[in-house]
Amino acid sequence: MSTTAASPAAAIPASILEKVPRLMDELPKHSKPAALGDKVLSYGTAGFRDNADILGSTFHRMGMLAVLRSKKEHKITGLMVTASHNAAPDNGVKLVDADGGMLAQSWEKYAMQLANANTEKVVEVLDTIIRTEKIDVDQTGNIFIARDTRVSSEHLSELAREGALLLGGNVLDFGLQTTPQLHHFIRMWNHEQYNKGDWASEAGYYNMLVDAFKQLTSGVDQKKLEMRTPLYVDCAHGVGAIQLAKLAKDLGDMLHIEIRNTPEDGELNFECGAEHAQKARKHPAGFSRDADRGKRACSLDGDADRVVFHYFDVQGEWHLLDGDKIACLFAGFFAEKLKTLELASEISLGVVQTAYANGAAYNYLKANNVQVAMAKTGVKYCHHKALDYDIGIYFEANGHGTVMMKDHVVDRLHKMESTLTDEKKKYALANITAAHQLINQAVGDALSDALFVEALLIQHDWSIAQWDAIYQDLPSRQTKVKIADRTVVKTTEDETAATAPEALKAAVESLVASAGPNARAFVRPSGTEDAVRVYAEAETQEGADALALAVAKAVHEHAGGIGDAPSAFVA
Ligand code: G16
Repeated sequence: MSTTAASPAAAIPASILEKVPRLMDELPKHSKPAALGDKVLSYGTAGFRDNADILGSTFHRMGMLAVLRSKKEHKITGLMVTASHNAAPDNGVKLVDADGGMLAQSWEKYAMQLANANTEKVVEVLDTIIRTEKIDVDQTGNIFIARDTRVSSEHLSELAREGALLLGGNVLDFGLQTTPQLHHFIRMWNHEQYNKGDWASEAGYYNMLVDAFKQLTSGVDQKKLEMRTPLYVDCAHGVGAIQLAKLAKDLGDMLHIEIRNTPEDGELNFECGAEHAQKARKHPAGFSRDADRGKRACSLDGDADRVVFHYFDVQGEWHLLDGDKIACLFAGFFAEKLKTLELASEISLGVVQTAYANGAAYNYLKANNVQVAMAKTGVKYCHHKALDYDIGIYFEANGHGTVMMKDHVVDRLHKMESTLTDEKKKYALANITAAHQLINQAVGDALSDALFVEALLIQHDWSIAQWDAIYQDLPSRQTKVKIADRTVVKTTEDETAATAPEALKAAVESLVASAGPNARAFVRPSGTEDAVRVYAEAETQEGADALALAVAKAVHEHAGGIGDAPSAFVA
């Protein structure tokens, strides 16, 4: 599959119907379902998400949009069929841009216009996009598709394929893949300079990770590695289990992996996975206090773009190490390597967090002289902010994140290779280069993040409890509230304070003020579920719980809550 360069005179027809008259017959076969009613589909935090039964027309149209985006960019774009952490009956679309990142935000409006158009208006919307973006419709349009394990995913990916073919697109369907794998393939195929050693294929992806892991652990006695206890991975009954099994096979004795919660033995994301562990603060199903004390474990989400770690200590108490703790571990690695290489003043390093970041993580990073910036919830915002640094680490507390190294940093490091004589510096350079190879540069990737965590624990010779002890989280609590229309809740840009409804804003401020020193709380409408999320932090767990519940009640009272007022936490 190759992409073609722009032709000098773009072929912009008065209407796409001139080129594709078949649209008139095909579009009515994929009308918006009556069950959608007046509901407006929103592109949200990470694409469209809803009950799979009402998304058929959306998938057909998003196949078309991905092709238009490809024609515009003269590069491959992608479409992932997944609703990630959402419950099994839901599904969703994540569109992947030519650089391997998420769809450009300037195109989200087109996605929404297309998804929400009545059948007779679809051609008009397509024509507007083509005209506004000056798209040469005769250009080649190449898209990659992949899907998660949901029952509805195969059919919906077929609809996306049909939509793409209708607009003359070439489609390569990768079948079952994690979301970050699809992002990785697109980044690699579009940027040949990254395509060293055939990393663009699925097998190449595993080779790339295994090779980098081997380099990062090469200084460690191999016998010690072989004797190391396994990492127990809760795969949320999702696609991560299938892909991790292939990776684990390639890792062999370098890292023992025990897979739990596969698609065959339970319902996707139900009482397990990263979302459950991090939001409910409960160990996943399939793990128990009695059988798993002292075992190092982690949880992926439904499409394996998030990971959080956890363990039962010897007393049987369960501990969560979330995305904040992963970011701190990673930041320590890069800060130390830059210092050894005497590059700390030349190459900027920063961590991007969201309002959900625990106050203790922020304090830890500041105490270790790491710059910290704040972004709105959603990796698309974090990713953007992380570009302010030469090495930008972004992690949401929910375990979604990665590390991005700018090309000029990679060039600088490569140039140093032949000049270094000091063994410590050579080791630091080899390490930082291997880290760049291991960490998915396109998007947060649970498999590559988990391997990087493991490599660093091996390097430090730390148990999970020793890593956990780098700082102690301030007590916090999360919950969510169903309201009639979540768009009535408005927040400041960084989402730390509500701005509307006015009565809710006043209620939250007053509840926080009376919750003791260091208390904070915020509410925000979810971008993936029909709910308003609540976060509270306080000096004690009882204080955080009481504040979260009081704020949840305030949301219910002042923002149009459905049913009874909240009396318990909902993950
Ligand atoms: C998506 C986004 C994440 C975001 C999460 C929750 O995750 O990619 O960046 O944190 O949704 O969003 P919200 O609180 O708005 O529902 P995933 O893993 O579900 O794709």
